[in-house]
Amino acid sequence: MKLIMAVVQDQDSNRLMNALVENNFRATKLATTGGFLKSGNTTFMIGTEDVRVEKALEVIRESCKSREQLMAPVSPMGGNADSYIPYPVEVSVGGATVFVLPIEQFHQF
Ligand code: 2BA
Ligand code: 2BA
Repeated sequence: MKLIMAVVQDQDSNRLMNALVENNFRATKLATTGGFLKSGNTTFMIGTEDVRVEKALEVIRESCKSREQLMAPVSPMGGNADSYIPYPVEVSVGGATVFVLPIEQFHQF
């Protein structure tokens, strides 16, 4: 069994959850925060059999789009001068960042 952890944009999370359920995957959705943009994103935990990993990746690929997002200017107040950015910067955020991990044990009590 594998655990797929997929970090996706909030805008894609409903579409992805529906597509996973339609394709008979079980998933848990977590509200997370990206370290760089410091704004919300969504992380899916999907536990599935090894043979279904490719299908899960296909569902994720088809449900999530990459987009440009504006990074808000960072205020100098309270921060250090190194991270001070005085103007908005456009950042390309990927459709999904996906990790596939081995599951040592799976229990449901
Ligand atoms: P939910 O996805 O909201 O599922 C709640 C309950 O609905 C499940 O309980 C199961 O009894 C039933 N269920 C879910 N998907 C189903 C399906 N495709 N067909 C028939 N019945 C289905 P649990 O199995 O005890 O799971 C409780 C919660 O644990 C799930 O909430 C989900 O958040 C998480 N979970 C379970 N298996 C998971 C997995 N393989 N990967 C990630 N999260 C899992
Ligand atoms: P954030 O950390 O908010 O990053 C959003 C986007 O900003 C990234 O998109 C990337 O294009 C850019 N970015 C991030 N760090 C950067 C840096 N040090 N310099 C320049 N640009 C940078 P994605 O790479 O598609 O990542 C989207 C989200 O996926 C990330 O949100 C983070 O929450 C997660 N993520 C990406 N790589 C990860 C990793 N290796 N480990 C854990 N989470 C990761």
